Amino acid sequence: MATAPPRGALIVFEGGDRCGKTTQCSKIVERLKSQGVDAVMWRFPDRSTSIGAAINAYLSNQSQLDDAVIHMLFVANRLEKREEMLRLLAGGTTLVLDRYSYSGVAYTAAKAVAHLSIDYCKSLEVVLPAADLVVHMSMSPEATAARGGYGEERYEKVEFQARVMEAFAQLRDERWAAIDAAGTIDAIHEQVAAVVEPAVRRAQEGAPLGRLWD
Ligand code: 2DT
Repeated sequence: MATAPPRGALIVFEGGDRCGKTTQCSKIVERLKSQGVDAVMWRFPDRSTSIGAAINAYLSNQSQLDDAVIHMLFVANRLEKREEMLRLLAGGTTLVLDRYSYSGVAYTAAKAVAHLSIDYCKSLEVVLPAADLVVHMSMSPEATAARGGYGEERYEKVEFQARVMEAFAQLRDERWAAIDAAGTIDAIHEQVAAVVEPAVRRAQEGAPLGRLWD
């Protein structure tokens, strides 16, 4: 009987808006590929689907939605990619995600709406795989606000971002690696590689894929 190929790793980048996640995701994917690792980058929200288009309209302030409804849309936007994620990981592709369920929980929890607690938000996504590694890029909301283009999207407000940081802190577990996002792109990239490469190896060596929040 043929043995299954080594699985890919699920690597997630999280952090506040404009902290440089997207740049670092691209760079680590290129580095992994240059080492012969099959790796792809995805972003959540995935704005290319019809659910993603509704999310995009909300984020760019072209529509208003109830907090529970937009939360569900973000969740659905991940669930619609669940099968493809599992298939790619099982086939040996490492997925590098620019945001995932951790953002989903943290941003909604930061709204402090009573019926959208952290526990309730978590419960909606237990069928999704957990990250092998969460790279949490941390930077003060004031520092990110000084970056170009800040304030164009709905959640880009210093006070709200500070609450998002607090919510992320409540989600942190042993799979998280905190990276100071205030350095140069290359210096941050080296710190990122130092945590991502071992996580990819652990997955290749058979570490099981977990389920969210287990
Ligand atoms: P970017 O595309 O610039 O990362 O901004 N968000 C994201 C949520 O509120 N819930 C989620 O589940 C996800 C994935 C974070 C996307 C914005 O949407 C927020 C910032």
